[in-house]
Amino acid sequence: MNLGLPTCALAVAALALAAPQALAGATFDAVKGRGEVVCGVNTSVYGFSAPDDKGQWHGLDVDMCRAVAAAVLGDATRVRFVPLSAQARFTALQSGEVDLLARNTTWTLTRDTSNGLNFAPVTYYDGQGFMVPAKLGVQSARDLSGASVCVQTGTTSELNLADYFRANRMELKPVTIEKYEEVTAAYLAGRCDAITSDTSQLAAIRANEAPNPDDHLILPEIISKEPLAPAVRHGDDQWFDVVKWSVLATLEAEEKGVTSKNVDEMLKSEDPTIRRLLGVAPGLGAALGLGERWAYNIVKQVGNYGEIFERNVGAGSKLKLPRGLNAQWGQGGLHYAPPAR
Ligand SMILES: N[C@@H](CCC(=O)N[C@@H](CS)C(=O)NCC(=O)O)C(=O)O
Repeated sequence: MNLGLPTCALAVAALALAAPQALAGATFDAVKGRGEVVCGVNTSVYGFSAPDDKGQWHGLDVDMCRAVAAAVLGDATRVRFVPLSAQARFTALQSGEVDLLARNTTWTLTRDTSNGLNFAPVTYYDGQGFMVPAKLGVQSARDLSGASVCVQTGTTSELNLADYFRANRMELKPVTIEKYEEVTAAYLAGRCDAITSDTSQLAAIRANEAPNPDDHLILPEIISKEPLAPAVRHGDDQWFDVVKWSVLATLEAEEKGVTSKNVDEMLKSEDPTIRRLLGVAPGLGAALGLGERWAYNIVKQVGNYGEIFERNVGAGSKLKLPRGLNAQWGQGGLHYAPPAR
């Protein structure tokens, strides 16, 4: 509920004061010693991270946690998932409760600095939108003046919503709610005229939670940039490097046509880039402090970025999101892995 408090701003200020400085190498060493990556994920957003009825986690964020475990521990299953609300996520990372946050988190300046986080490369280029019941008859976000809009506390969505209405001189009635399920439930119960969030999540709500998806319309305006990226704490460069290059290995593998299906065959490739990536020509693993099969293990056990995308949010999922900005740079998208050499 909207208590009239700038909850997000207060939370950010408190976190900035509390940010501990981890010792260099501490997270990397702890993960290796424990034999498990503890990964903070969202509570349940279909396509990004959601448990199935057997308690198995699925999603693009979940697979990025698994990629890190495959790289560091040689086993993608060695992950403990910790579901975190939008409000709780940064404290959980800073306090050491999780090693890594892969929780549809937008890379912003203050999160990257005063909140004490480092962001790995973007795993999903998103943007904020609005969804309305089709029967409302609204075709554009500009028609939402005076509307009540459901939004989750502690998100960039909450901040962008206020900015957008102010910039366009529109009257806003925000309905801010802390728990994701309650935001969704409030919207689906008709307690607000519209819901706002990253558009991938609106698509997830429509495809997975709305009793009849066709009753809901995602409006055409994209009001923000939401580059979603995994994050680690400041203070452990080696861990940061490992998380960064685990994401990049999925991208590089896709660019070079290396998949979970053909990776064993690719061990015989003459392409120097593939030989280095898969550790046939050694060196990259050692540079990261990992075994030379780090990237082979990621691709074999989790897949390349394209495979991860398609099964979780693309053609192989209920969401059927187009690659769009999330295509490789050679295909008109924004994903571009620096040279693995
Ligand atoms: N990308 C935005 C929004 C992320 C976010 O938390 N979105 C909500 C709204 S749909 C969500 O995923 N909630 C799921 C949860 O709390 O588990 C951010 O980093 O602030």
